[in-house]
Order: sequence, then structure tokens, then C-alpha cells
Amino acid sequence: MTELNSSNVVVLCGGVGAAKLLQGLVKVVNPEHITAIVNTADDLSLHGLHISPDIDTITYTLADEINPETGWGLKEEGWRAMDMVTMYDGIDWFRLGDRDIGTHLFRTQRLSEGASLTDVTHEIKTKWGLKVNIIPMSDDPVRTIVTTAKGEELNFQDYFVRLSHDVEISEIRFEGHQTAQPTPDAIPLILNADMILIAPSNPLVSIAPILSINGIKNALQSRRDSVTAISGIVNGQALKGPAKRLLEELSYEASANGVARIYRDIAGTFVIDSLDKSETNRIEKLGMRCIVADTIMTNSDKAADLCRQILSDKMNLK
Ligand code: FO1
Repeated sequence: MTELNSSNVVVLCGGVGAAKLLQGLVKVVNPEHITAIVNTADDLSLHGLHISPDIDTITYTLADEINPETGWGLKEEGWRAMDMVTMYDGIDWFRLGDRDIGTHLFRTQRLSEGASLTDVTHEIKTKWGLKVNIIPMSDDPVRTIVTTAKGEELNFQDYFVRLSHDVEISEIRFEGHQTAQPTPDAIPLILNADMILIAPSNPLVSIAPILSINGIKNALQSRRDSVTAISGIVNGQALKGPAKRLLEELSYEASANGVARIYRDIAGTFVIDSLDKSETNRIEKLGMRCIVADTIMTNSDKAADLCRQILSDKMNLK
């Protein structure tokens, strides 16, 4: 176990699914050796505040302060500021709790002083006492824009929260990705990691934005044998959110195999749930090793078991 504990592990992360995986990973690997590269294409500017939902979900979860009912925002939250916004008929469909607003105030102020998102993310996670290295995919603005079947373009949170992702989508693009640079440590960390994990986050709106940043996909391709992706689709269903519907609307197969096809160029190993065991052959035919595991992380011990199984498998290959 010492060998596992001292491995350097990089995890490509969206929000809730990735946060759960990290809660398990910190029980298996020294947190100082873990880096979370986090999607920031869901970020938004609202009420003049810079909000980074996936970074905050990961930070609050690892700090054991996440709201357990929603999976986002803080526990023991108050809503008095939002109540005021509602009273003024302001924008209140994206709910910001009183404590959470403090994070956005601090982040926005530091960015206005010239700090990078990487700097502020480090400052915030350090104040929460976290040892895991949490870095945004880029310090440059990249924003997910979805086009509806009716041709309307929507910012990601308009689609996801305001419209409850209950609208048909025909296209997803990541505005700004052509010129965005990866956060400075991202590529060296990927190139030097013992293992790289792709969390069971939404492949189309959480992981794809990270892969769209210059150099990241190439770096992963060069490390394909050390990259393991975990399916966020189990038994044809998404564990959370609109992944199933999005895959279908954009003509992918909504199955573990469908997700494996998306990652086949960058991941040498793919983890599927025991419920999808029958897909093993199809995945191996894609040129990927296939691990069958219990991937439903109902608590951090289950997440740790999953991480232990994935990492031991990789160590045994060496
Ligand atoms: N998700 C919601 O469904 N409704 C909300 O009002 C909402 C507010 C919110 C505030 C801060 C934050 O960090 C996340 C928040 N989320 C909310 C979650 C967020 O929209 C999504 O989970 C992610 O962007 C997708 O990973």
C-alpha cells in the first residue's frame, strides 16, 4: 500500500461525480500527491461575481462542507441575500447561499487585483485546509455554449439550471478554447503523473471542455497507457444530470461502451460497473483494457474501494 500511497495521481474533473471520486482517492493516496484539473467552462459571471461551480463543488466536498442534499453549495447555508435579490425581482434562478457568496466575493476581488484563477483557487483551498492540489483547466475564459434544436444559443447555466436541462440540444461548443492556454502546471503534471484518472463526470460538458484546451489532449495521448477513464453511465443511465439525454441527442450511444468510444484515443483502460459486465468484450475490441467494478459511490468508503481497485490494477501492470 505504501507504493500506492506515494503515487502521483492527476484527475480530470467535473463537479459532483469527480468530487465523490476524490473523497475516496484521498483515503488511498497521499492527498499532497493528488492533482484535480477542474472544468471551468461552467463558470459564470452573475451579480458581478465570478462563480466557478465545479471548483467550488470539489473544494467544499473535500472540506466536508458540501450541502449533502444538492451536491453543490455549502451545508448549513442561509439564503437571506438571495431573498433580497428576489424582493428586487433580480436574477434568482441560480441560487447563491449567504456563505457561498463569501467565496465568490473573495474570488472576484482577487481576480480584479490581477490574481489568476489558479492563484485564487489555491488560496481558497488552502484556507479550507486541503492538501489536494486543485487547479482550473485554464486561467483564460472558456465557456460552454449549447445550441438548442430550435437554434437558440444558451450559456451552460441557462441550459442546466434555468431550463433544468429539459430542452433538446443539437450542438455544444466551448467558446474561447482556441486561444485558451492550460493552467501552467497542467501539462507537466499530466506528463509526469504515475496515473491519470478521468472522473465519471459528464463526458460531453465536463470532461470535453478540459480536452479542448491546447495541448491537453496530446499530453494525454502520449500517456494513454497510464490513463484510466471511469464510466459515468451505468446500465444505460447517468448517475446524475443530463448525460444520457445529451449523448442520445448528439448521436452517441448512451451506454458505457458509448462513453468508452469517446475516450478510446486518450485512455488505455476503461472502468465499467458490474451491471455493465456484458459490455466488456465490446470495450476490449476498442483497444482498451476493461476493469469491472462497483462504480456507484454511495459513500467515501465505496469510492475508496473503487480507487484502490483501479490503482492496484495499474500498479500490477508495471
Ligand atoms: N445547480 C442548480 O441546479 N441550481 C442552482 O441554483 C445552483 C446554484 C449553484 C450555485 C453555486 C454553485 O457552485 C453551483 C450551483 N449549482 C446549482 C450547481 C451547478 O450549476 C452545476 O452542478 C454545475 O455547473 C455542473 O457541474
